[in-house]
Amino acid sequence: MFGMVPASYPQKASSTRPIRLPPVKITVVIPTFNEAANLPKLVGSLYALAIPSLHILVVDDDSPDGTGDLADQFITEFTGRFSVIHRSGKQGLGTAYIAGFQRALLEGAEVVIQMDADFSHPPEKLPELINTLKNCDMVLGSRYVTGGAVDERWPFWRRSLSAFGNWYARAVLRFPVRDATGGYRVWRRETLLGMPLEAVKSNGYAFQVEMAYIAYKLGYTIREVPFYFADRQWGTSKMSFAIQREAAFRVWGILFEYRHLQRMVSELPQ
Ligand SMILES: Nc1nc2c(ncn2[C@@H]2O[C@H](COP(=O)(O)OP(=O)(O)O)[C@@H](O)[C@H]2O)c(=O)[nH]1
Ligand SMILES: [Mg+2]
Repeated sequence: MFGMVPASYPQKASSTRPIRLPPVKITVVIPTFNEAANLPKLVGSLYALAIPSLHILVVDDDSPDGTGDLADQFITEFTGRFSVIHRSGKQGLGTAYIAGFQRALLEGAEVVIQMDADFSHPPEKLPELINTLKNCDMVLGSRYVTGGAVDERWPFWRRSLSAFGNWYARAVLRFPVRDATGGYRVWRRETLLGMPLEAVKSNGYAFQVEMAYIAYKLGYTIREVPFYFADRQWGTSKMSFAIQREAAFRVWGILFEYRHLQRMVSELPQ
């Protein structure tokens, strides 16, 4: 540890200079299921941002299109800056993120980012999102604040459903987050450590709502940064009717399960 040098240790003149601490470790967690057409491009775009200490952690659910094997190749190409969690089959977005967060925290990440693999979350927005985290506990990329938008090619029903879903979550949970279902987010390590991650049960859009609600209810400060959500160009969406139905019902479950959130958190292992 810094500052633990024994008194008898020979001191060089240079050691009187202030120590430059390395930049904090930033881990981008990317869940993938059949994203072979997107992952290599996304990895290239993320490293091209030249953010110091940027680490990528892919959570792949044994994608039939070989995304997991592709990801493995990056481990040697970007030694020490790329890792992969392989899971045994499609288990859903929520559990993929929880597994990714836990690994990122274990490996010392100070900033943890969640991002889809399909370029709906523009990599070039990442520096602004990370910068915003300096003044709050969690940053949300937001389609529903001034300056944000969803792809105009989205059919009317999909836009309406997304807007309605956000309104509904806000109304039921009585919290002010504008884009509660969005999945482009930046977390401080301490924020995630202060949350009962083991208790999070939702798996699709409801997972995003559940995480944002817990953070809000615990009093963490949240800032929303507008971005343009472009629809995916390659591959297909994995979000199904079942996931939308889960979201509609889970909102009530979330309201009920976290009614004693403070007590739940005080019982978390230290
Ligand atoms: N590991 C894992 N990733 C998933 C699963 N379902 C979706 N994803 C990933 O989660 C991200 C968002 O999914 P997507 O299909 O683009 O959802 P949409 O943008 O709402 O249509 C993408 O990177 C997907 O590959 C899953 O069951 N397991
Ligand atoms: Mg998508």
